[in-house]
Amino acid sequence: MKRIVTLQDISCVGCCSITVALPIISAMGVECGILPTAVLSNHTMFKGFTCKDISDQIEPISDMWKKENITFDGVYTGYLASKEQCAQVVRFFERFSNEGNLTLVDPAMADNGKLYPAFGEDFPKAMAEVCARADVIVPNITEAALLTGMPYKTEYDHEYIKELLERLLELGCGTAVLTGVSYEPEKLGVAYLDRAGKEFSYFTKRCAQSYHGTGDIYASTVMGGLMRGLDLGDALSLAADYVVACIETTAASEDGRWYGAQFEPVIPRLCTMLRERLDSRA
Ligand code: PXL
Repeated sequence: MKRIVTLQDISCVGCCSITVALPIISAMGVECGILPTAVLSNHTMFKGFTCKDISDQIEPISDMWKKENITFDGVYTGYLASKEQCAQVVRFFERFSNEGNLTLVDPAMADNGKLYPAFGEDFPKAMAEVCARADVIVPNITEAALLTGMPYKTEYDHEYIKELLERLLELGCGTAVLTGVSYEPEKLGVAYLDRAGKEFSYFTKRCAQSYHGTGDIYASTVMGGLMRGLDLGDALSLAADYVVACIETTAASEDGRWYGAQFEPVIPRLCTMLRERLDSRA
């Protein structure tokens, strides 16, 4: 069984970051170690939140893992609490990533044209340094624009997406994946470009609703899929299909959980979809 570690916050309530990564990656048959970077009462899209930065634990925990000869098949980062923490994550990559493992960075910092409330304008530059060291990055279009300095557009063509992907590769990552790409009103999807020039895209139907935390569900599923041996295209399409199923389930539910998608009831379906992709590959 593969073992990964994910570095992101614990939002105690909110269905995002570690509370999403741990159940999804575990359900996909991959051991999920965690390195919590901050503890929040809830995510930052609530009216208020508490946040205790625990950056001071990253170094001692890493030191102990080195002493215990603990290694990881994958390192996956999500929401990071500060610029300083981005620098610490770069250092973590230097110590724990190597030729034989995979680093996935979700630069979770912005959506719908805006940085999340906890970040200053200088945060994207620090996140770009984290992206530079990743094998795969999975920004949305807002994050990609902030990382590259390109304008954020809501109406665009293939050329804009290609240029964003090329500029993301210039940061230094191995493969750039863009999420939330749409060329027709009814469809939404992802596109990637790698250093060998390989291009890929996958579209699902566009759901009328959107929920917080679906980016975290997406990235966690991609990481799980890659660790189970799916190729990147299959991992991306699996994650897209799962997110659509989570959104549909949430929309159909009457319990009024507004702050995050209901990914839990759809976990059995995720396992079935993973199995189907693994079998069709064999
Ligand atoms: O879903 C990304 C995320 C993760 N963690 C925290 C957040 C957010 C998005 O707002 O606030 C604390």
